[in-house]
Amino acid sequence: MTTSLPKHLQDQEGLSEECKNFFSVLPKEKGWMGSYIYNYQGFWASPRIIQGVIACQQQFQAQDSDIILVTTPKSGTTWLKALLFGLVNRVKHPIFEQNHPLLIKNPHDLVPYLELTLYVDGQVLDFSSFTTPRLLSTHLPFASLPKSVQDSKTKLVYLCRNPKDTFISMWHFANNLILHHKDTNSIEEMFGLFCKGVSFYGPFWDHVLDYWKQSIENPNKVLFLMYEEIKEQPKLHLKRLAEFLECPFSIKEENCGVVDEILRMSSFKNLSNLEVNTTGKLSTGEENKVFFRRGEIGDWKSYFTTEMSEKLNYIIEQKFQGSGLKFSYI
Ligand code: PPS
Repeated sequence: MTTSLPKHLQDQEGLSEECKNFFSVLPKEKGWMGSYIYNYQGFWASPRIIQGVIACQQQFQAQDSDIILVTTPKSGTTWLKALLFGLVNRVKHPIFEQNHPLLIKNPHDLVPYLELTLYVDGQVLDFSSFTTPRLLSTHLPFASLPKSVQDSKTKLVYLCRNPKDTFISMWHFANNLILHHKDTNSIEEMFGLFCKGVSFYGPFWDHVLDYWKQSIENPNKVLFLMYEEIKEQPKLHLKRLAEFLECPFSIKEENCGVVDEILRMSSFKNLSNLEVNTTGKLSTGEENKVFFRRGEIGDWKSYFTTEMSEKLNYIIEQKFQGSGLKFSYI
């Protein structure tokens, strides 16, 4: 049933007996992709992802110069990967160059996930092809980051999105992946799981709140960004990102249109129409096109009932009160 899902989202197929025993004692829930997800270190994920997490926690050695993008799934990771790549590599790959990597590769291939790509399936990793600074990404909650990330001067760029649009995006994504061999997930069932905190790397609120607190306590290490804010003021936030990463734009670059071009190149319109993103696939199996759906704020309004909206508003109010964090467009 689950064999055509990307490997890291499959249930226990192909795992050793030892691994199966390990998972047998973890809390589990059925949902999203039609297979079980497990609670490990307080967050929910598939067995293969958890294996990747453990390998990454044991082996990954962060460098002070590393830049790690951390996101809640479906919060605009693909977009921010493109922006980061264009920004950080603008000397090596001038943004106006004809065969810029962003034109021929999907952003997920340019900024790979630690636990989903680099440490998945017990790979022995060779980071020698990476240039400095290494651009990496993860969906891991703060407490589960490899220790070397927390102990080093590695910079963390965190991105989240309002929970209503995040949920709708995740629901579409899950349905898209299981579409070919199973009925789609009902929105009510998936919404119930989301509200219980059972979503990929969820509970959503714990993920967001932990990074929010870290960004306040340690603003030189963690930059907290929101999808909606970048949509509203892209130039301002790209410049903020450049300053946080200590590679601010010069006046000459601004005057030459470098900031605007990085934004244009990374835009939904540009990326979603590139050949690589309409026909290509990632090494983990997903078609590149599944990362581009609408790319808008407020799509939840087409799907939420009044009851759903009120229920999530209540949960958001309860979970975030006193934190100073406010979501817009909800
Ligand atoms: S994933 O699987 O976690 O990496 O997915 P992620 O990229 O975080 O989220 C996918 C949603 O982001 C939208 N998207 C974009 N928005 C704005 N600009 C750009 N360039 C862009 N690229 C992708 C994508 O359409 C998904 O949102 P929805 O609401 O489903 O359209």
